[in-house]
Amino acid sequence: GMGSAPHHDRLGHMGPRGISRLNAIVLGEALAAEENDLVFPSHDFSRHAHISSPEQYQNMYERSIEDPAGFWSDIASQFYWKKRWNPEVYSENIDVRSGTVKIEWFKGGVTNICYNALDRNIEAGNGDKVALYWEGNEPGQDAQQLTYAQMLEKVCQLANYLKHVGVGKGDTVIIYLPMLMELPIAMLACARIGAIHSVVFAGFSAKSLSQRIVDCKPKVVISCNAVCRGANVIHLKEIVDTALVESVNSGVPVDLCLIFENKSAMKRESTKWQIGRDVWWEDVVPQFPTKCLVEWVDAEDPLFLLYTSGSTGKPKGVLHTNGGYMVYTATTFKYAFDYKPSDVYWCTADCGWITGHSYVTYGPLLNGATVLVFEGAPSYPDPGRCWDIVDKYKVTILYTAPTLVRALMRDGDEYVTRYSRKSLRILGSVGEPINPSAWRWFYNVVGDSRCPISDTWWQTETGGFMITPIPGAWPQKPGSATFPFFGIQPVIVDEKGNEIEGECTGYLCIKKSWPGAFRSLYGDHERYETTYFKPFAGYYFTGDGCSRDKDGYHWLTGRVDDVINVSGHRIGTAEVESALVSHPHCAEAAVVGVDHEVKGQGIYAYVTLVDGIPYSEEVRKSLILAVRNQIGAFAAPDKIHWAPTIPKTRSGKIMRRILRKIASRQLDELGDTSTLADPSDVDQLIALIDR
Ligand code: 6R9
Repeated sequence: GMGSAPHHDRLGHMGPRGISRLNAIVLGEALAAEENDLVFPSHDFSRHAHISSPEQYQNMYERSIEDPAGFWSDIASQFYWKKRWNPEVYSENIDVRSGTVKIEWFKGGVTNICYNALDRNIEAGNGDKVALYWEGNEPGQDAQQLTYAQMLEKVCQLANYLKHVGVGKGDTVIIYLPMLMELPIAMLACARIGAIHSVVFAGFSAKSLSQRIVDCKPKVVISCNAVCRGANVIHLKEIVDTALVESVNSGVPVDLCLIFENKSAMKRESTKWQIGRDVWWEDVVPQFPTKCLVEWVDAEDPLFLLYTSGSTGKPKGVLHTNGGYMVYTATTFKYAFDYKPSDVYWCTADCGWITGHSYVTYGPLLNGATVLVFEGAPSYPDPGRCWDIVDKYKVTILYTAPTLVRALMRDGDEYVTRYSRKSLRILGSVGEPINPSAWRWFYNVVGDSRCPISDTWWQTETGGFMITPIPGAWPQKPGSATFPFFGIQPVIVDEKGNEIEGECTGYLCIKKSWPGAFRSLYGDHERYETTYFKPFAGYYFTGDGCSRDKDGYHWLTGRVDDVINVSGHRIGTAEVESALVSHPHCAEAAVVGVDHEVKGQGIYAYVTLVDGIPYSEEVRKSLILAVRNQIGAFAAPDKIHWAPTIPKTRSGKIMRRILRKIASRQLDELGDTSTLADPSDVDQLIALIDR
């Protein structure tokens, strides 16, 4: 069996009232537990948790919905504000008629998120506590660590340098770094001086990097010469060089590149250098003072941009602001991971994604947590590396992605069980739905059936967790993200946008705003309004499908738009298509997602070649290379399916539904093909399946 048996004495936690759904679950006893596959936190875990019963959750949740201003003001008051926010606390104008959207939280409040993450924790007596542990790619490599006080000094030196070279409030800075300590340091240095950081995941290609540079016009690009990941050395500086040539050609020159010499990967002597533009971090930053006054900013001043994929080819610059994001990431971190000061926290995500922003850097550091940053690849040198790291640093909270869980599961239990893992007390999952069998393996094998799993559903746009277990509060169901976080009102709507109640499946939307919500798309507020608030008037549309079961648990079912999720990375089908058609031999391309055992989804591309070019292995390889060069290796198609013509409706729309069925080989479920311009196109495709 799995999990601990339900505790009858849990009833002792329950008051006479509370949410009926949740009560029904807890009161339902063993039989219902088996039926529903409920997994209860141990009594001991719940007793020590911040929130230890469904009723306690329910009381807080009700207050957060009935009195958002009061609820969030109380929490925000725990941070340092130079000036308190306006009395109305928040204002949300989601105007159905005009289609305009404006969201503000803590407007008028003046604060600084870097001050709250570092100075405030130091003043509270935690200056000597470890803020960051850093584990390099090689197991034997010298590990490093920084206390809160040391980290503040590093952040101040860089902040002073950035000010010295003319970066000020409201300027943008691109950070293109791997998982070195310098990455969170650079983010915080920008935040300290009111500059807007835009971190670009170091797996993105030169083309993608230059696209982002052209869009946000940074004063400085911060990068490093190279990094080792697993057995590979990646020459990031060369990618930056190429990107900067392209951005100059697009009329956006970058005058300054601050390059960190990552000595374990590459020496500076072998790094190509552009004198006048390139500066070694180590040559300049350490010369600056270790104290730097903060730039006080309004709660609604921008904190960062993070580009993400949507259903068109152009990435969207998701914009987050200071105050609400600070309050929201800190609070979600505390409750969803039941954070305690003694925890050692490890999130395997890269700071190039939102998870690394909210739950490597800001959320944990705002709580004064000790955070582990790992440079390498989780299966290098062997699939036991994660557990080696867990034991070495006595990690208590491990937050990772289903794709890694599935990969490690396939490698076998022995890699896990040879390590103790007894420090672990909470496991977390993010990025895509976690299938019940991976959930069980994570729970039973990795967590020895002791550690609750927080399966956190959220998005780049939401800033922080939206639907997530509160681990001590209620029983879990493997594969369900459970219930909404405080202040979040998820609704499931049908095609027409009508809310559906009870047990149902539909489109997931969110009613009202919350402090961590994104405020705009950089430079394109109208696209923000049309993409997210028009599809279902009055709601924020998530792009995800969702079911609610009879007990009110939420089950995310994946994207319903043209976004695919490969190993937790969000990729727009349109982006891959435009990369493919940029290849001179490609006439047309249509990309769909297909189930993949480890990656969740794989990328399946149908390609029509220009007349006269025969399909060959060589062409296939160069098409894949085109995608790697245009986007990055993580977006490379798993399969190229040669398509003499791509099936379309008479009005010229690609029939993706049919393409998905063929991709997943559900050939007897193609459905109605009579609306196609030429139904025989489908037969032709099927005939070419094994070509
Ligand atoms: C945080 C992050 C967002 C999309 C989202 C959804 C999927 C993320 C999930 C999940 C099911 C979870 N997603 N977490 N689906 N269960 N726990 O991943 O942000 O990169 O913007 O992706 O990821 O489809 O819409 P982002």
